[in-house]
Amino acid sequence: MQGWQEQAASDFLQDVSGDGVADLVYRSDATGRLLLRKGIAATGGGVVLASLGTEAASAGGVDTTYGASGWGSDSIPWLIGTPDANGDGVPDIWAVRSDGSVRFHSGGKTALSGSGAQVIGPTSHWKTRIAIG
Ligand SMILES: [Ca+2]
Repeated sequence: MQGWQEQAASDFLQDVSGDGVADLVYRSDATGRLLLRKGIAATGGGVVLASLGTEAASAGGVDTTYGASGWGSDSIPWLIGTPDANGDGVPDIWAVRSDGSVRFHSGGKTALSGSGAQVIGPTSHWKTRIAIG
């Protein structure tokens, strides 16, 4: 993968795959994709931190596409992952788009599907919010 300087500061760590081990979802601004890096369980609980440090060291040894396109910071200036909000047991993603609208994306265990649901219509107000969740 490329250096972390191209990644947005909205990466998040939660158990996405459902195996009880923290995973890393991050954005590649260069490709407009979201990527999933799966963590390896540590002896005694938690995650082997090094397994999240590089693609090669991760569970499966490869980062997989979590969001295929349109996730660049030009169209989505602010992206945040939160614990499960819709009750399906999978952490979810909230996106503040460049037009100020806020969309909810129900997380998937391997990838996002669909284009999410608009929660708040376009308004400049949300462009300046500093926290969700
Ligand atoms: Ca969910």
